[in-house]
Amino acid sequence: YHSEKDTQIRYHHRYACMRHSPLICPNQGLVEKLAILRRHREIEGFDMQSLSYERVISVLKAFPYHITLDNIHEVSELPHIGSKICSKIQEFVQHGDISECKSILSGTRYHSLVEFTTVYGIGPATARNLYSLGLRTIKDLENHYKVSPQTRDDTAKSLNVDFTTRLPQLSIKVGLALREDLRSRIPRSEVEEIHGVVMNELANIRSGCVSTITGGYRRGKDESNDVDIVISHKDLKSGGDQVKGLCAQLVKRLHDKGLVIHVMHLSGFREHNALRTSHWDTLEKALTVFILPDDKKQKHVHRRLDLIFAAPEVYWTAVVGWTGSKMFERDLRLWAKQERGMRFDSSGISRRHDSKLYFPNSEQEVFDLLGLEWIHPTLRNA
Ligand code: DGT
Ligand code: MG
Repeated sequence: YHSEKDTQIRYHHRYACMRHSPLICPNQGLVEKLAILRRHREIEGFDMQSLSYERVISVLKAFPYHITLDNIHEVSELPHIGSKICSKIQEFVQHGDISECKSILSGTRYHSLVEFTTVYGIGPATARNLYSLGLRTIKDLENHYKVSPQTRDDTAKSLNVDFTTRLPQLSIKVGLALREDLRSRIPRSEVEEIHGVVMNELANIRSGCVSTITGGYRRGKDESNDVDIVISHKDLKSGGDQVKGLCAQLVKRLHDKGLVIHVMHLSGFREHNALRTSHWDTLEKALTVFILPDDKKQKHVHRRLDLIFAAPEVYWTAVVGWTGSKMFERDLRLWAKQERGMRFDSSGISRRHDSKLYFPNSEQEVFDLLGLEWIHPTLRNA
């Protein structure tokens, strides 16, 4: 449905939601080097610089030609590409590497900080704190948090589900115990199997639910970091507690069956309340740790599973909002706001000046409402 010509016309747009961004691009090597520079800014806490790099990378992902000295002038004219970044691109084109990347990778700090953030619950700031305490390796962290190989399984399984009080974040200790599992990638077949099991359990609570597997899976990734599923039912009312109720019931059932062992978050979305307070409870999400039951063939691995429940009128905005990529979503909001006078997020679309709400009946309608040309999910890897 998208011609090559289409892709070539669109790559220079300012907004990621107008560009075609494939999973693998003609300048993949360059993009991977720049990703190291971006990650370095992020992990050192330079958020604005990290975002600038993210924009640069996103623009390059949509550039449909291999960059050489002959066409680099065209790259320099693309949006979000400044002169400093352009000289780094030129360096890569000439030498196949970027000197700043080499120097970042030659030290221990970057590697330790990146390693620390592979633990669920450790973000850049915590990672830097731990590093300043003199810790360098995961072994150091395990000693620091007193997780030994012997206690690891018990720690991982120490249930972290409390349906009566506020749910705690997954502790770093549990994050460490689950690290190997949660950092291993999920193949498409397992994403589908998890989806099947979840929907089967849901059908026992309420028949006729609809669902879409979103996230990286929907964008065509062979392996995902987590499983994102958007769920709805045609009879769900957005007013009362129905959406919330169904979500809680499912999580409880999955937990009772030993399929969900941790719940990190379980609460209503308050994102889309453009003056209308009645609207916030139309989306409900549960961020969980899930494991398929062991069978004779294989031992399964703990996986991050996000369940998003939407009232039917916001189902398609939730699907678009949870398909990603993050950059695509960011620019979708920006585009809606700056160019259309609209507000977009996963829990709804509204007009800014009078808060009029829109209820699209398909994904295509979401794009139409925002005045955007349709982009297939596999080209949303901005
Ligand atoms: P991965 O890492 O393989 O899971 O790749 P993705 O692209 O599936 O990344 P993920 O799962 O973190 O997020 C999927 C999309 O869902 C992402 O583009 C933005 C959206 N998303 C994630 N978390 C939230 C959230 O808390 N609120 C909203 N509104 N959207 C979210
Ligand atoms: Mg995901």
